[in-house]
Amino acid sequence: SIEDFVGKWTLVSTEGFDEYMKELGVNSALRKMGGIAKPNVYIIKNGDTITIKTESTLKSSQLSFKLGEKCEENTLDGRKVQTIVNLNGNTLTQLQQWDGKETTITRKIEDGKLVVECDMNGCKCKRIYEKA
Ligand code: DKA
Repeated sequence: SIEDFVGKWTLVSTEGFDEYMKELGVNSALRKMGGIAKPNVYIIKNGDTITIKTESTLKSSQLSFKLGEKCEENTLDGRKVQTIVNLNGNTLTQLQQWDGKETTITRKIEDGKLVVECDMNGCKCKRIYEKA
């Protein structure tokens, strides 16, 4: 359930993130920062509102939403997107759409770890977080 995601998570491994950021159109200075950052992710549930807060020393972002309801999101790299998050089985699927483009970010709990997979045009990255 969504309760499994709640907590403070810290990045422990990352794979393919630079390529994914490139596919998103993130410039090289920001990609460099993004590649170094070891963010903490806070997932908070308040009634039926879920908040995902991503904090790094350089940049932070926060998204609050209700499952299945479209909302506006300002991403860490400065995109203004329409976001909808659904829970399918044990997978939290976030769809971001902007300028006729889209990317998905899925999150699931595996062996007590938060596994984040991003996909943009088939360019995929995998980031693993541990409970902090
Ligand atoms: C994650 O939560 C992945 C989030 C993807 C952010 C894409 C833009 C980053 C630009 C610095 O680990």
